[in-house]
Amino acid sequence: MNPVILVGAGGHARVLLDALELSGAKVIGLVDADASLARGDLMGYPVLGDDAVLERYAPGSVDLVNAIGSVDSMQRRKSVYEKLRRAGHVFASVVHPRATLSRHARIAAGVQVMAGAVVQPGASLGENTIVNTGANVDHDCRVGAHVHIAPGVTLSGNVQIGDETHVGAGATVIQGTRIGARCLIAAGSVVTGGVRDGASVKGLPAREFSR
Ligand code: JB3
Repeated sequence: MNPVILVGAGGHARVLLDALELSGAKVIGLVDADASLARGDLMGYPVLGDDAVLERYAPGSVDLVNAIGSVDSMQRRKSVYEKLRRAGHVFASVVHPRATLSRHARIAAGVQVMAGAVVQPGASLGENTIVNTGANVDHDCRVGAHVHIAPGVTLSGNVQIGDETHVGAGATVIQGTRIGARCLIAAGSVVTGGVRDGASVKGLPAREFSR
């Protein structure tokens, strides 16, 4: 891994910094859109300024880490990722040393697997996807790009999750279920049937609701 710059200096950046430190990565600092954070620090790492600072670093000379999380929409995390990819930058994957990631699982660029998470054999994770603290992605699950599997989620075997979907904290998805793209699965839901693209569901069993 090249020296690293984190994009975003908020809550998600904190857990990423912890994982990067434990992995022995060299962290240069962070960039954040909020100018009031510039020239300050986060956990002792300098906030260098906003995204314009990245123009000083030749693509490939540093690795970026997308530290913009989500609580429902994945739009901001996705658009920042794609903007900087188009500029030629490379996003590193971050796997916390105390995550369990099967060598028979496939992860794409920019994937983040946090402390206590488990990713089982045959599972695949698309680019820029987060498997957050203590979440479980069981065997043969297919998770798309720009997805957030929030803390404590359980995906049973053979679950499919479409791009840009947010699966809320503590939700459970039973085996073989297909969840579409750009969906919101509310925290604590139990999903026992398919969810169509763009839908929001909540409850036990999960039912559609309008946002
Ligand atoms: O629930 C958990 C465990 N974590 C949540 C995470 C997944 O999502 C966390 O509690 C928060 O709800 C959220 O974390 P995040 O995205 O770090 O939220 P926040 O603390 O609001 O920090 C976002 C930071 O990104 C802010 O400082 C913004 O100024 C910054 N930001 C927004 N857009 C940006 C941009 N920074 C850069 N460099 N570029 C942008 O375009």
